Amino acid sequence: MKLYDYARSSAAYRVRIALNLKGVAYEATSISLLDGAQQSDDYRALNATGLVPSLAIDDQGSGESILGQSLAIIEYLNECYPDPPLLPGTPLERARTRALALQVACDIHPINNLRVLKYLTGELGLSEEQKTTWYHHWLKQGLAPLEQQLSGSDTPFCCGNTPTLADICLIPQLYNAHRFKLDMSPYPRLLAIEQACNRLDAFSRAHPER
Ligand SMILES: N[C@@H](CCC(=O)N[C@@H](CS)C(=O)NCC(=O)O)C(=O)O
Repeated sequence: MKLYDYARSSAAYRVRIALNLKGVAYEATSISLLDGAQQSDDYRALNATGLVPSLAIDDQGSGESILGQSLAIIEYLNECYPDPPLLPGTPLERARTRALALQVACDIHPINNLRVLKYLTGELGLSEEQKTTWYHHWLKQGLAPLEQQLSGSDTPFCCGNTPTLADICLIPQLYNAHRFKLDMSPYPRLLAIEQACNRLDAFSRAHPER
């Protein structure tokens, strides 16, 4: 498998964690977001959205297919490589896990994405300070409910004793929060989950600084 990746891309970071948890070997090609490589004709020919990640797979020997969207990729991996499962056993638990993952992937991540930040400071003329205010505002809006919801349990991970899709989405978002120097003191439960995840080799090997 070939992952079109970028170290600091949180969506690609999710896929790296999932591949590591599944023990699936992959080759990574870096698409430099800072250099705008995601907009190149070559990359857009693979993934018309101009976003990373993309995963090139050979599904059952049927030739190369390109998958986009980190959550779709992770669900594909989870179906092809059932062990260890990234979703819990019952429909209700699976829905709860997906809801937490989607809170990160749909409600926080897209409005703080690179192209949005570039639009704010470019076309809309906001300063770096205003950009950071925007970033922190939407992070806080998203992290506060997660902290509240997850404080109802004291399991090591978001949804039990093993990592799931929810942790896979949460950890890269917390990495971004640290990088943008958000005050993390209101989120002790999220920090405890982050610690538990980062103790695992699958998470630490996927870390952007690795
Ligand atoms: N919903 C997509 C989001 C992908 C995405 O937004 N990727 C970011 C990096 S985390 C990107 O490629 N940004 C490039 C840009 O904003 O120009 C997914 O989950 O894969």
